[in-house]
Amino acid sequence: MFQRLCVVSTLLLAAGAPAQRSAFTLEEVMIPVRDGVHLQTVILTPVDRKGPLPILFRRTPYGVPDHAPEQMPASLKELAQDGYIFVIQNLRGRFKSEGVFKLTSQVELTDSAATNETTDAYDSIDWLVQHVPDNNGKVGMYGVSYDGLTAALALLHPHPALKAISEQAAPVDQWMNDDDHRYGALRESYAFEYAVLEQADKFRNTHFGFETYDTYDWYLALGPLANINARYLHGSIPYWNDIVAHPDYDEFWKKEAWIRQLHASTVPNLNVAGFWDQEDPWGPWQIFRHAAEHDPDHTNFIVAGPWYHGEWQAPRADSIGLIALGGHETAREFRENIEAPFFRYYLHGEGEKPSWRATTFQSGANRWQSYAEWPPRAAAPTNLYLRADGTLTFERPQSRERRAYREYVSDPANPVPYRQRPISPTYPAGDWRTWEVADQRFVEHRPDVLTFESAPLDHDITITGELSADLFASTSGTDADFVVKLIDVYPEDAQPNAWDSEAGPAPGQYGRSVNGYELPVAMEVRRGRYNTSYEHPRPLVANAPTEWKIPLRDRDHVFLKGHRLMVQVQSTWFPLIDRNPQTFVPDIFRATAADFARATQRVYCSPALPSHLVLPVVQ
Ligand code: PG9
Repeated sequence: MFQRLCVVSTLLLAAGAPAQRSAFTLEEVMIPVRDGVHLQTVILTPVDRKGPLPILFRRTPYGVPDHAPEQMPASLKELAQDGYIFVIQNLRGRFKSEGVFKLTSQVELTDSAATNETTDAYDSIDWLVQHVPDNNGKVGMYGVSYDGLTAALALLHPHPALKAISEQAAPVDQWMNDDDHRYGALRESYAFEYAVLEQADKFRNTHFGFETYDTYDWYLALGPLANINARYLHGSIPYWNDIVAHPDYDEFWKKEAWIRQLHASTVPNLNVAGFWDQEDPWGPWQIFRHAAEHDPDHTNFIVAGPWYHGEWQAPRADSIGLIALGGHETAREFRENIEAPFFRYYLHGEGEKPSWRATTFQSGANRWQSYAEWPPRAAAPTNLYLRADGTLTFERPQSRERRAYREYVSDPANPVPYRQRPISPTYPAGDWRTWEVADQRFVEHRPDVLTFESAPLDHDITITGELSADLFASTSGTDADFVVKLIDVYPEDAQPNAWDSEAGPAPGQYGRSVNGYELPVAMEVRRGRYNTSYEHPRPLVANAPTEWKIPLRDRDHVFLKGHRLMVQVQSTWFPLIDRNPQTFVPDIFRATAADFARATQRVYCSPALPSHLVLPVVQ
């Protein structure tokens, strides 16, 4: 049995305007799944449908609409033109959906009695194709982030009616390189605030109540991570307890890493990634690569663009921060030219299958590029060396250079902020969404940030593919973090200064220019305790140079002639990443204030220890 509630929305657009009917009717149902749990589900059917339509299905922990949209959301406009029945479902344990919400993606497929997001999607699709009037028997799934994750999890055991999915910014392994950790370094502010958001109250998305305006101050005053439960949560948030109980890459996280079970393209999938995604930049590339292991029909695609988390659903996306994208409205262009045709082909049987494997919006050059393979063969790994005099060159350091390293003191009591203070809470999204494109001049002159800069480029340099950093570094402590940022430095005269004109600068215009802008192109952290093993952390040997391999993910960017390359290196990135005590402790979640110590960090630039980045330079 299921409950049905049908609402035909008739809505006024504005006072005095003629009454306007929504383009959809809304029906709410409770869909039963295999263990008897019912899932709250909303069905939006186009009022003007002329015949059977495919279903586009989205599964979310964030709540379903309670009325049909008054106006077509920008994110659906292009899809809706082709005609779909949109179905949105709350995950088990969220809002009116029964059961328990887990906030982990552990999928046990060998146990036929187990339920998880894969089986809930399967059972729901089974119900939908049988019960939704006038559906054409074809279902697509799509969604961003958590909603993308639930779409992607359907790949592990897809219902036969599931004909296409578009996972967008789906995480795949929360310990490795998604929302909550980066190679084991805890994303402190995000992991804590997100766990509270989703697990403090079943019926709401909860925002933690910070006592200070600047959360940098709050996290610093908090001290060791153990104080989160001791002072605030008192063990009430299950996912936070899981994070605390599993500091290393153990069986818990390996099971959570659902991607380890994916080795084939099971359903046509359009993966979508943002190059400046502040939450899940990595997962889509992993899904793309795992599905490519067996893809005989070529149904596995990836699109990546100049976007923060989910920005491809925005009306336009015509800039990254202050930097314009050459007149392109990248979000609209993606939806119109890629997303809608993808679903049109697989669900309506119209149009053509994409002829490419990867399509990107290449920043710098500001153009769409399509690739028959990723990374393209024309991209050759090229070393960019950090030099002891603070420069960056493509030539390896020579033996005659006298100083072999640069050093700084990293102090956990005064960590480098990851973005300009004051730092607002993560949600509701303030500056959080755009911090990855922030001008890095705000930290350039801190004594605990090393800056390396090239001469102005005499030709364009295009990097397409996976980047990494290979640092040779030491610490006077026994554990340490190193953060590496690759930055595109705009020329001082990239655009005319307003005060060069007779009229002078307009009020408030200062700081709105890209002149000298330091645009991060890639950034990542690595935690020394995990340099040799993710499962078994080990202390570093004080003052001994060690190799730090820091993956910097996939990119497609052109450093234009006249720009400079810059690399920054630092050891704190707060409160994005929790502070490393810099003294090895078996478990950082149990560290006490006394464990945190200053340390001298050295980055080596000698012929024998040549710290460098590896860039996929297109020849
Ligand atoms: N980044 C969010 C998230 C996804 C999956 C797990 C945890 C967090 C989100 O935006 O939904």
